Amino acid sequence: LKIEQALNYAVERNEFHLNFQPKLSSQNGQLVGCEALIRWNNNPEPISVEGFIKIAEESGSIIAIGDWVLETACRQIKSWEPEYGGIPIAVNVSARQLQEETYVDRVLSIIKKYDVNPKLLELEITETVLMKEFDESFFALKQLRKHGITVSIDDFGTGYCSLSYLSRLPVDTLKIDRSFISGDQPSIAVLEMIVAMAKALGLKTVAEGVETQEQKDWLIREGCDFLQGYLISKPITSEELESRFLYEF
Ligand code: G
Ligand code: G
Ligand code: MN
Ligand code: NA
Repeated sequence: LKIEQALNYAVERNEFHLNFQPKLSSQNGQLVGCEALIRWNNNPEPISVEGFIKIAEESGSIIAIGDWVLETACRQIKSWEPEYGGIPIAVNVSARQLQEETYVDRVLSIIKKYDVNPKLLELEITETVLMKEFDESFFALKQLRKHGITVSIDDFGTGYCSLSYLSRLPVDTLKIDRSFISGDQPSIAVLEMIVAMAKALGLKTVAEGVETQEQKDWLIREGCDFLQGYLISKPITSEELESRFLYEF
């Protein structure tokens, strides 16, 4: 079976699950939310997540997969709520999903179906997608934010978002690409600039790919708001997240 075909059936065959990577406040180390990352259980050939997402984008099955991710994230938010309170979940959104005319309505109807507080759902869109589809994205993101959904720019700093675009984009958070966190001297200057710019624009900042205590220390000093990366935890199952990061009321 070709991967492309296998992906077409994978949702209905229940072959995916979500892992969650925690995101902590740099101020007090508390959990502020997590990012949902898809995993394929029965993939016919070993293929990376990046690899099968790309194939799903090309073949169009990313639409069904994206809806599944959103529904599963919403169900997870709901199932955590009684015991642990509102835990925000961020999901990654592909260009193909955003291009669908029905995208905004679909997100809103899923939120309604699971009775989820929109403030607990965050959508991550890469800088490259945002800039390529500026007008379409702009309109969709504006509507989603009007309904209380949080929007982040993923892999920020790797695209070519101009300052004038950035100040107009309807977003809440910049997720600083991990290449700026793991790099050495030159990226420190860039990181300082990104954090200062985000502050001036009223945006929150998340550092991605935090792997060492040293990186964590200077990110706190630089005033980055949230930290995510292997130092805190790799993406883990919901059960593992519960036992390591969630506390009952
Ligand atoms: O978890 P990690 O290696 O394994 O993810 C690899 C890439 O796949 C990342 O760029 C990540 O954003 C993307 N990715 C992971 N889960 C999803 C998803 O549910 N939807 C989309 N569109 N991309 C995802
Ligand atoms: O593109 P996006 O930021 O959505 O991709 C998330 C990807 O980054 C996932 O594959 C996740 O496993 C990976 N990731 C998360 N934290 C770290 C880290 O500290 N170091 C590295 N190298 N990758 C990370
Ligand atoms: Mn992401
Ligand atoms: Na990213």
